[in-house]
Amino acid sequence: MTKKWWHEKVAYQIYPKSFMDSNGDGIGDLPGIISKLDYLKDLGIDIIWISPIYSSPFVDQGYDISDYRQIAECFGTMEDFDRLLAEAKKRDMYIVMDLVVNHCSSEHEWFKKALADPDGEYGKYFYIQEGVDGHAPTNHRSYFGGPAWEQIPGTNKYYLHLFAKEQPDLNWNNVAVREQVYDMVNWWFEKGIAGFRIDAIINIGKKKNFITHEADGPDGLYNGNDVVDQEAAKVFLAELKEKTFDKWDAFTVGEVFDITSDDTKDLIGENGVFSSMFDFSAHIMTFGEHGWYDAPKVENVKWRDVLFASQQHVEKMGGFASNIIENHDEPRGVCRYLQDYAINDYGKKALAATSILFRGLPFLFMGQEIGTENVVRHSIDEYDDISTKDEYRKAIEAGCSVEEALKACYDNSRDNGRTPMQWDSTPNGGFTTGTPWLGNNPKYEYINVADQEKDEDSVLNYYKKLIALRKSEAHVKTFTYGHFEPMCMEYENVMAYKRVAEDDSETIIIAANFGDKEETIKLDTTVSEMLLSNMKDTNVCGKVEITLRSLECIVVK
Ligand code: TEU
Ligand code: CA
Repeated sequence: MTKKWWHEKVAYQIYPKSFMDSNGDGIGDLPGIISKLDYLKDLGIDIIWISPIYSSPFVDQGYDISDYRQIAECFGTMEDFDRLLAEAKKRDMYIVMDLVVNHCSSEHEWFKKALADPDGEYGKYFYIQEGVDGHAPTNHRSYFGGPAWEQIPGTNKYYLHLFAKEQPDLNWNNVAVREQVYDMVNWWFEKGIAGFRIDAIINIGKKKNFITHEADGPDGLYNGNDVVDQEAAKVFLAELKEKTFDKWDAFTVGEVFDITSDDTKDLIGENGVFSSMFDFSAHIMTFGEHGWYDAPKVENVKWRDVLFASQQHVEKMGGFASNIIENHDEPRGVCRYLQDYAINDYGKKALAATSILFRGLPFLFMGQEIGTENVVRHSIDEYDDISTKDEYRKAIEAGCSVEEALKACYDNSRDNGRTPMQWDSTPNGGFTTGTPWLGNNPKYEYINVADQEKDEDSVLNYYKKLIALRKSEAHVKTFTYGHFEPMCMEYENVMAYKRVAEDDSETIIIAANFGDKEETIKLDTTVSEMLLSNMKDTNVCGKVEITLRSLECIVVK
């Protein structure tokens, strides 16, 4: 694997609306982010991915872009953005933007022109087809529920939207669309960004013909993913890379859901179309058969096994994954992956260590570093997220009670990651002096940055130690480029693995007991040094047999 400038770094995702509000309007903004750069630097962060901050009607919270070259007013101005770039640079930090180009907003001028003249130049920017017998061209379903086709008023024509109807899919077969995108991408690089996180990107490849299938649900519709063609997407992505990313030595991370196929080589191998892609393998296990209401609770052993499988697969493919435990589309990782008895500081730290020390680029999501938990809501009206509303409706239609449907949202809602950042225990968690755009998580009273900064044993300080350890001169090569090797697979509740230096100069073992009882594991050599533990009086030096208490996690040489 050719070494790259970003390999040894640690990344952090900011959901801008909820990070820090500087002017009391209840919405996080760019000056707010700037005011927290020192906090992030102190945590050990190098690369900051900011979810979309472009002009948008915010139907899907900025993932519906109406102008790719403007900053949304609620976040500030382009001058603020330039200042953010300069302030980040001063601190040796890098800004990564969100590239959302499978679709734009229905408020984008391209789409407005397309609506005005569907057969004209801009009509070809989108997927517009004639209806059939007064119906949509096919029965595909959008990812947010309902048909993936919307009729253009006053015509028999329909446009395709795999996400909300306010997010029309851009037609990448049209070279004019591609050129527009490349221009825009290069324009941001010229400003000084370091790269992009690339949204829902495989969707840009579409099959030649869209065909109606027998319904796969009571709504009479069929999974919209059926129109997607990954091979076609890869061709466009290779061109995108050549015309943009390559010129800037950019860091790019694709939002691609399947990391364990052979395609991973084409995506992130030596000549892959992206630098990296997220490992969503654990997240995928949590999907219900029909929706959130029948989503399974993840068992320790299955969770470990899928993560280990993707670790091994990505290494074999010569790639470098981006490892996450949560993002803005997911509930909080500590609630999703830890069993109920483990949702405490010990469990949170064990989860942190096993994730941060994996092979790949660690990506933290804002609030993860303090162990933020899911938020309790008492009515669906307290949620903002478009996908949550759809999943709630599905649950009720499937016969769930209101309580059951709300529980499904508590466990799965994207809003869990979108509540305001919990900075301190003052009203609204120090996020805003006004009224937050989305109801805060009342747990800020006891889970917040200020308290944890003061507490040597806090989750926050543990994250700092962990990141410092990963990046320490003595071990950074091992943690970054070292080989990954599973251990103790016969223990269902133990997650243990080795990181072996490329030149064999050291082997580091990370071992965590996620069970509720102690476990004794046996190593093949004695421990020479303890690097980190999440408990007091861990005593393992010189030992071959190690008893791990429930939720104990050790990092040893
Ligand atoms: O998400 C893409 C994605 O595939 C989503 O299906 C996501 O897993 C799902 O909405 C969960 O309910 C990206 C963005 O991360 C997401 O925030 C956007 O809503 C979506 O693209 C559309 O741009
Ligand atoms: Ca604001």
